[in-house]
Amino acid sequence: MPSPFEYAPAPESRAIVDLKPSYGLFIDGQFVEGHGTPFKTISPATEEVLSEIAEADQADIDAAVKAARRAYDRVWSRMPGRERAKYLYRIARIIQERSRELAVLESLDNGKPIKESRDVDVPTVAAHFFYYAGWADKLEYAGHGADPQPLGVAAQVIPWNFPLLMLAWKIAPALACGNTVVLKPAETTPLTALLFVEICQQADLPPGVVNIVTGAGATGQALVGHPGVDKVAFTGSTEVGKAIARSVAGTSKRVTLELGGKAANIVFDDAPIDQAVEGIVDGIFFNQGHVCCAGSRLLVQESVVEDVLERLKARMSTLRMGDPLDKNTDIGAINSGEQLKRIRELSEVGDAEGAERWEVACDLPTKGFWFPPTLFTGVSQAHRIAREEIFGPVLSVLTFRTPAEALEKANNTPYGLSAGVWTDKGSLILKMASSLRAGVVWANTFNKFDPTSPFGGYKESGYGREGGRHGLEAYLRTPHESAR
Ligand code: TAP
Repeated sequence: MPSPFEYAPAPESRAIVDLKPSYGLFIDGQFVEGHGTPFKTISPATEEVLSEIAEADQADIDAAVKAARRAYDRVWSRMPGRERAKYLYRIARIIQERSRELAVLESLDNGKPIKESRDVDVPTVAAHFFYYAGWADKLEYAGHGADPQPLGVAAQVIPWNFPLLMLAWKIAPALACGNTVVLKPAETTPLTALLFVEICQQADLPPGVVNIVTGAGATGQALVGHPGVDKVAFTGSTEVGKAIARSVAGTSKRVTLELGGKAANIVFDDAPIDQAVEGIVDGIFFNQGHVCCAGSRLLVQESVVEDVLERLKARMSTLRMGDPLDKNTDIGAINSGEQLKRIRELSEVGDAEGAERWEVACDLPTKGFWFPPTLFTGVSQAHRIAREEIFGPVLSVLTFRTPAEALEKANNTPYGLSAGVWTDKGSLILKMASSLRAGVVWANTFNKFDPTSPFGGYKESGYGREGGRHGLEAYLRTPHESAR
């Protein structure tokens, strides 16, 4: 039934964003020209060209790593933690002051709804800087040795799904521990990283402490392979993560990898179904499903599957898809034509394997990259859509009869990043949480992020933790290493 109420358009103004026609690389505290071939970044919602971006080649990477090394040796590693903390607090406060500008730019470049960039991404980014600012002068109490020392220069490579948030997850702990960084944002979403450097300048961060090099995969490869780098921190696909692990094997570089996922979101028959439906929707349609920890495999107890599916379809039909800058939009654009192609291909595999597709009936915009919220029923463990990460708004629904079967199915995956459990029974939550092979298990909620909480994977979802006290370990020498 059509809704009796229609929403009027409520677009957020983009006037607050001062988009430059082109951007250079940020090395040693200033913008410089890159020596590679510049590329364009577009709005995935409209395909409008937003700006031209420099590409860093090997010589540019070398200059960035050398600048980071100088800043590390001369300034940052020598600075007392309480002084480093002041810079991080300053950055956090400026992020809050410029939050609207950051949110609009993120939605423009990434395609995510403004209500997510405004209410989730940017506040969590500021929270990360505040949180790690608090640790900078207390590192000896973090449980990583009595006199923890930084590693040196960190090479950081991030994906396009949470461009600014992934930057914060990487830069805040690295700087708090006394490291300097060279970070490469994803090719399709470089703009908020380039705005972040203005914030570093505004905070008077010493030159060379943060360097941003833009480009595609080859630039990332040159960065992680640079011999002057002490630490590699990567978030992205399992395939590229494996290649990076191979390339640094046999060197003294420390590595953390945050890779893909195929999380099980498990609904038991005693769960509050309406709440669970909200959690299922949030689990897979938040950020168009471009979420490494997305609840992309729904496991429902057989006795309630019809009820859950009926209410889920009704809820999905209310989701509003369209202009990412409209404050009423729930589902924005797919980040790139390439990602849209991958989502379409894997969905077609689902059809071919005999699963039944249901999608929200809606008119898709004619420009840009769009995919409607979709679910597949009749999915078995053997189906590719149950095993492979689609990284889009596509949910695979499976059923189970007993907790043991749910556990077996949930753990039957090469990944192990996250999971969700919906039930009224505390004992069942504890039993499931302790038996699920996943770095994060949410109980009666999903996709909740907090800087104080460690996040990371088991198995092919990677190794190392980001966030919380545990996240400091990735940027500190262990007592064993310091003794050498
Ligand atoms: P990738 O293709 O792996 O790209 C990630 C980053 O690595 C991008 O900046 C990319 O550059 C760069 N890159 C590509 N090839 C490289 C190479 N050979 N050496 C070094 N860097 C290289 O992943 P994606 O498509 O951007 O992101 C989606 C994936 O990230 C999903 O699998 C998702 O699960 C995962 N992800 C995981 C997490 C966590 S915390 N576990 C969080 C978010 C996303 P260009 O993009 O510029 O080419």
